[in-house]
Amino acid sequence: MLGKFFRKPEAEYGDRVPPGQHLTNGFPVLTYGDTPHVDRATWQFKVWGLAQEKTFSWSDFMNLPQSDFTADFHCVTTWSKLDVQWTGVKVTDFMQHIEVDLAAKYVLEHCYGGYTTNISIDDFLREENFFAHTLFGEPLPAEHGGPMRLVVPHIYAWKSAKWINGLEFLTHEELGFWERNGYHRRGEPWAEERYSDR
Ligand SMILES: Nc1nc2c(c(=O)[nH]1)N[C@H]1C(S)=C(S)[C@@H](COP(=O)(O)O)O[C@H]1N2
Ligand SMILES: [Mo]
Repeated sequence: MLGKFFRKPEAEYGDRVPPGQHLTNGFPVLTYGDTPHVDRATWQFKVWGLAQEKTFSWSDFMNLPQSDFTADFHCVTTWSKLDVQWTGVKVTDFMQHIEVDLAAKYVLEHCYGGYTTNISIDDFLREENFFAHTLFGEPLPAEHGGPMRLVVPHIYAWKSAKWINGLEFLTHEELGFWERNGYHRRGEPWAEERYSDR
């Protein structure tokens, strides 16, 4: 019986912690460069490329179906946080409101501040992906990507773009910021796709 209480969290949640990762209770902030401060009144979100160009305001986004999410979060620098609670808009619900050409095979995520990250259309359209504006019941803090970020739970968190403001749909893969600087083009944590060998 006692053994239960002395078990390391890694052992208890082992089947949810990818290889080479350790659990953290806090929620570290990982940002390259400065934190953009964007208010909801001026926030805009655009789609372009192989999508019919469209711009969403904050209220347009709030009028989309809203959902709650619980998701694990894995940073390539080896920390993982389990059961993060968010509220926002499912990617698959959002997609009902734009027109995308079937030739689109890749997406480049764009952000306030200039950060970009690439993802394949198959990884992007997964049921469990979402845009988040609320974290543990509070408005998403700026340092965690507020007013709005993307969350892609099944891929290392550098693809979970903070301060997201656009999606560019492409036929070909165009690398984002970290992917051009040595990170893996896909980044699947269970396969430890951390860095590129090119
Ligand atoms: N715009 C932008 N998005 C970003 C980053 C960034 O530097 N800029 N860092 C990425 C990385 S490496 C991680 S691990 C997560 C960290 O999210 P957090 O700061 O909320 O923990 O955001 C990702 N999204
Ligand atoms: Mo990260």
